[in-house]
Amino acid sequence: MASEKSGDAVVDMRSDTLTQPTEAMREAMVRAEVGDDVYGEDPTVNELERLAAERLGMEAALFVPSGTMGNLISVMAHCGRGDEMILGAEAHIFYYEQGGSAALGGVHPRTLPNRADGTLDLAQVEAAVREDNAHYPVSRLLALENTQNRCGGRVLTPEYMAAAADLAHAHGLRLHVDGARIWNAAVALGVPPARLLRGADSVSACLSKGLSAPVGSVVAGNREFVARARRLRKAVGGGMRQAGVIAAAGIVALNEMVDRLAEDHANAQRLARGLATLDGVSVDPAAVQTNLVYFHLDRPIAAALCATLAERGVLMSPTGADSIRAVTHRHVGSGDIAHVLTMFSDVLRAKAA
Ligand code: TLP
Repeated sequence: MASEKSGDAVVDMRSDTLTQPTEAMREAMVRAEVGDDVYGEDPTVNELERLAAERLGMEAALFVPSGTMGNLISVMAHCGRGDEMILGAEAHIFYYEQGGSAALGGVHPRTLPNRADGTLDLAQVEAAVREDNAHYPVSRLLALENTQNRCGGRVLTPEYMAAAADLAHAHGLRLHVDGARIWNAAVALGVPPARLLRGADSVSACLSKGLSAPVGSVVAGNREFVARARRLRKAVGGGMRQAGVIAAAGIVALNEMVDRLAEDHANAQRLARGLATLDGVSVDPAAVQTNLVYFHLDRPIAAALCATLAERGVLMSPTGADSIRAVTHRHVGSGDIAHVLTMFSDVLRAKAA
């Protein structure tokens, strides 16, 4: 349930990862039937994996502790050491995962600039694919992110995703999708997530962001990919035992929490429109398609501004000297947006004085 907060409660917009499990999740967790999942004997994990595969339009799925692990083992399942992965310079895999795919998988990253809409220019992707030459690594994987976090939660359309998959396959590459927020993309576009993944070879999709599960992501692909990912999950220490306790919340997340993401998108839109009216703030509400609002200030005061806002119970993340990210989620109601805008404009005015 969306929670509308009173004026003095903390409004935490640092991330949708902060969402708390719902009552229905807690009840499902208490009741969950469990077994040892490393033996493949946890019925609740098995049910989550079946359901996730169905929703994502893939043959099989695997429950993993985090989106970071989902991406890591997906990349390692597709690539050997020294192989090359083409991905955006703004990709979470490149930017925020400690270079784990290079450190642990030996996978060489070839970054291309993301365009403002989150996409990669497919002509540049094609040009980046290596020819067979003893000097070069082997191009093995294209990785896309949908929604694209650092580009402002932008959605990549089914047409773009299909064209990227066709291009990758035409050159013998696989396509992995970091779909941490694929549910947001699907809701924003009004299409099932499977439609966005047609042609993709794998996806990592989070249950613990806007969908509010306490822990976990799923990776999905064909049976052979998932079998490799299952082995790699064990190698990186992600083999869990009676994991049905947390998978139960994931089932509720998939069944009950996807459609309501539209509320988060509407609130992000309200926030962006309000911010756009303030002097010294620049944001394009038309570019805010999901629940992530990135905006710029005309001066390098992002950290100081966020610190003062935090003292007043409004939490946002500075993303650079003059840029800030605010994320809407289930604990940010439409009433909170009005409150946040008032606080923000007060603090901004005080800083300008
Ligand atoms: N993103 C987090 C931070 O790591 C930046 C956030 O607050 O947005 N892919 C994408 C696109 C993500 O945004 C994230 C988390 C992940 C993967 C990793 O998921 P977790 O946190 O479950 O490892």
